[in-house]
Amino acid sequence: MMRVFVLTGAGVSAESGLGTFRDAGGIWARFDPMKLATPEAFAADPETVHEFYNLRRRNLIEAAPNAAHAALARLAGGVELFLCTQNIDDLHERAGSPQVHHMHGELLVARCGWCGRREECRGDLSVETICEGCWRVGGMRPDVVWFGEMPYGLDVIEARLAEADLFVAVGTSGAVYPAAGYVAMARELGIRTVEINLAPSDNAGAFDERRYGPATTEAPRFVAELLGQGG
Ligand code: BV8
Repeated sequence: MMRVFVLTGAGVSAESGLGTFRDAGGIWARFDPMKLATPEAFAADPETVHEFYNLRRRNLIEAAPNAAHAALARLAGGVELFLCTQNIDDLHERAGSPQVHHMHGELLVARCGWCGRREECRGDLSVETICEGCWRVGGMRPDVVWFGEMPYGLDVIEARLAEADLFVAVGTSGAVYPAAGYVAMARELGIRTVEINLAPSDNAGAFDERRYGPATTEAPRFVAELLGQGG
């Protein structure tokens, strides 16, 4: 069975109404990532960081998966798929993807900075939130990987990449590392690489094949071809 490694980014959730980061009007156009998505920012101003993630969590709960998420869920049924996402939303899972590796964490999970306990989180967090593990207050944070923090499961990611026959990036600008470095790693390993995006990413030149258009159009078309169901 073909072994496929798919890396997704904010572009795969854009048509579900979840803002991307770097596009015009994107999240980082309205909020400064260095003031909101770093451990230093959380230490300096936890209220504002909580407000930012509480807003994104409420938006996520209102959102629904789209045809791109659905196509990638179908793909899992026809190939040996490793789905690695930079997204902190749960739209891949809600579309039926059996395995999703969240390398930058999950918005619907909270983690205690004191004891490390993780728990599902669908409501707002604040500096008054008490950890139900260590019963201390003010340590609960969204279980997301901030800039300067180590992404999750890098060893698993690199092991699955090393055994892949095909590397596909969907809806990512290739601006954030280590994720942005995986296409180069795949090329070095002689793995075929495909980019599916609205526009050329920062490392478009590193891809063997490039397909540009909305993820809800291009991902289903690509998956149908891969599953031999014609374009
Ligand atoms: C780390 C969670 C130490 C929080 C995020 C090497 C060189 C330079 C810098 C670095 C480097 N190595 C590390 C760094 C520093 C830093 C980094 O990369 N900085 C950048 C800004 C230069 N990286 C880190 O800090 C990482 N940690 O390095 O730890 C380490 C690690 C390994 C080994 C040793 C030490 C941690 C980075 C994770 C930060 N957390 N998210 C949150 O979400 O709030 S990153 C966040 O931004 C996302 O998770 C995602 O990763 C990134 C956004 O990128 P995309 O998802 O691609 O989104 P973007 O908006 O940029 O692009 C969307 C694309 O979709 C566009 O191309 C657009 O055309 C397309 N599109 C839009 N609409 C559609 C579409 N495509 C199809 N259809 C559509 N409809």
